[in-house]
Amino acid sequence: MLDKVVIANRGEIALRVLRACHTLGIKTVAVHSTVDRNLKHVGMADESVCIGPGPAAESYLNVPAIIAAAEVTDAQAIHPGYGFLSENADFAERVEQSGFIFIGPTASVIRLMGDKVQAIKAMKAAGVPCVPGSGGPLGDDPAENSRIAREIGYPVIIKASGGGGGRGMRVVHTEAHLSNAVAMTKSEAKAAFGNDQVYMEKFLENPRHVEIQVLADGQGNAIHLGERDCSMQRRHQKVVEEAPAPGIGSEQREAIGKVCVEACLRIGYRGAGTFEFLYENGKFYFIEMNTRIQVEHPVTEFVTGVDLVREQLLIAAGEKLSLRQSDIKLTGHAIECRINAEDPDTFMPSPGTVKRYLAAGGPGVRMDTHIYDGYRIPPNYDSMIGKLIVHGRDRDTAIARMRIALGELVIDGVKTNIPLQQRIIADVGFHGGGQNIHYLERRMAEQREKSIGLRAEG
Ligand code: MV4
Repeated sequence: MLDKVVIANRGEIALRVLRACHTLGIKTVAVHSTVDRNLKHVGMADESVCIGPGPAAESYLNVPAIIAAAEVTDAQAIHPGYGFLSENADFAERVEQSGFIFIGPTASVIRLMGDKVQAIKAMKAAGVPCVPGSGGPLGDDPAENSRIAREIGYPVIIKASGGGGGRGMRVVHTEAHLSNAVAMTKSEAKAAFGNDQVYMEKFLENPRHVEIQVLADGQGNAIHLGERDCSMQRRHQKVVEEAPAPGIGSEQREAIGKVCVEACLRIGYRGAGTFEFLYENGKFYFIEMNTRIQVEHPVTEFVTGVDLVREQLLIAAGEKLSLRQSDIKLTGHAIECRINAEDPDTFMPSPGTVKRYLAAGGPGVRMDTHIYDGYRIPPNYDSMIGKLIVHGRDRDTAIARMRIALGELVIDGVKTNIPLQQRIIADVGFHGGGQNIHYLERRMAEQREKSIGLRAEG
């Protein structure tokens, strides 16, 4: 087993990783910026190392400082959490070259999935259903691109190969706009990702975002842990996630899960991973693979009973998966509400001191957060300060528990999105389940018009 792990992250996920390490008897090293000395997990870690000033570029993205922290503390492995360096293939490579274990897939698999054109090619070859598309990078010949678009059928979407998560995309509705859209997406991609490669897909107008969680040991064993529905989002930021996805039957789950497992084995995947799909008219279309532990992993933990971060650590230690597919049984329904320190109306970040924190509790209620009374939220990082996750025997029970839990939760001193989450959980459309990726923004626009009194009658 691993003896000591460096946690190369902050906030709730750093605390989550620390707890998993301590459960396995693994010692922890917290690395933190100067503004993060007050983080909850820093005080709980066996050791801590300050790796730089507040700006992430000089601390949580400071590769030499993080590797030096592993060296001076004599750790064996580095857990990157999510965000920051978690999907940086060069980081994974330098970690391994320095003699440490990167807790995640190999650098070459991270690199493959970071290049969306290559990722889609690999997935298609492995039998994963993909969105109808160019099947490769677009060239500079407008006539050839027009031909591809006509064959796919408008509307189409141009995406940057180096993008992902909603960055570097453009929807094209007619041939007249195609060549300009390709040129614009290319030049933006070049500036943003240093890679001007773009590709084309059929634009799906009203899909849901449904993703499959996998675990693989890199030794020929892989399993899936069902799906999550992450369609409730605003500007590519997920707001509410749930498992299982409403309306997906066990047959379809097993079928798409099996395809993902086969793909993992084919590409030599190791660790926890997520296959992102668009789901429309009852069919799955692969768009991207995430090679990290994700923010929303707790909903999968609730319905499967599997500690995903513990599994990541065991896999990194070289153990074979002890779980088989037949061990994975889904029980009940789980919902996660992301809690952000932000203005519930303007969505502006709201850093400051938490004057009072009262946790929600009760059966099937979990709060993953690093905040505490008096904690000062720095302005330097993401505004997510915690996640409230509930589990119940069915979706209605989970919704009821979430409603009560959101009502119990008190975070004074900073503005939070708790009021927004309460409106979502009370929303009749949400109660119906299975809304698409546009639902939340459309619903919020409706509300806004109503409150300003601009809504025309009749
Ligand atoms: C799409 C799409 C429709 N058709 N691709 C946005 C994030 C990135 N991961 C992929 N995204 C999309 N790709 C095709 N072919 C619509 C989106 C999309 C979206 C996807 C998932 C969750 C929220 C979204 C919000 C807007 C657009």
